[in-house]
Amino acid sequence: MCDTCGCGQPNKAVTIRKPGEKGHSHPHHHENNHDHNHSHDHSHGRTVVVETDILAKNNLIAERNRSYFEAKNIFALNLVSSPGSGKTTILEKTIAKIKNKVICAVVEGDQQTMNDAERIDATGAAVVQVNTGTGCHLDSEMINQASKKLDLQNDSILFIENVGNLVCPALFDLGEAHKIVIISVTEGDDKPHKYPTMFSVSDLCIINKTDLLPYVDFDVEKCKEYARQVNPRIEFIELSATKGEGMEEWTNWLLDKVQKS
Ligand SMILES: Nc1nc2c(ncn2[C@@H]2O[C@H](COP(=O)(O)OP(=O)(O)O)[C@@H](O)[C@H]2O)c(=O)[nH]1
Ligand SMILES: [Mg+2]
Repeated sequence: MCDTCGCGQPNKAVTIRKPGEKGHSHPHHHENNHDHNHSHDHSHGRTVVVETDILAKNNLIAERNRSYFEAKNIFALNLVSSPGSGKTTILEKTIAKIKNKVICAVVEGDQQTMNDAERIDATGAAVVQVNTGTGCHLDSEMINQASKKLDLQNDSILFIENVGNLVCPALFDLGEAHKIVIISVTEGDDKPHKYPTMFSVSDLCIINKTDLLPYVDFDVEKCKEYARQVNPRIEFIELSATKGEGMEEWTNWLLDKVQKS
């Protein structure tokens, strides 16, 4: 976890709202806020203890979320990637394709703006936007609150679009069934080597923007090989969200998993 982005800070100003709803920030409390009272000892040992507290609390609430999702047969997916890889576009196209087969709801995560929630709202799916302020990832408490606001249906899919960041979201379990990492071909095929943690915690890797392959130096097989080196079990789907190639394979993957759950 990083010290500079707000990950480890208590009282982050987080806003959770539906499209059209007025925003008001509220403090997002983490327990064990030793940082407020201590004499600013930034020794390595202390940092480790605070991080452990934050992750332990996150894991506890993530397990509660997971039990809730399982009880209602909600298939929860955590979409993680760099900013701009195409997460929201994939969700827009996916919801349009499957909404007559399964109920979909979405939690959108970004530091600021309602832009993505408004894009999802236009598909007809229920959506809430979480604005994390300085925070660079969603945590399980935010998903807990967002889920209550969404009034999730039984036998549905919950897509969680995490804040664009290939580092910190890897550490935070949200209670999802799977993390899905999206990499677009403009990012470079070496990303699984540079950000191995994200690829090691993900079950599926979507390689998006394949329509741009003729114009960029991106070796799909090399990217897969690098990802398999950190996670031999990772699956792959190659996709062009804008052109539609690979969409069927992706929606079949989804619907197959939903039927089995
Ligand atoms: N060429 C191409 N562009 C895409 C594709 N998917 C998304 N984009 C574009 O990539 C940009 C970022 O997409 P967005 O869905 O907002 O990414 P997010 O930040 O991961 O949610 C937008 O301009 C999209 O139109 C794709 O498959 N091919
Ligand atoms: Mg987005």
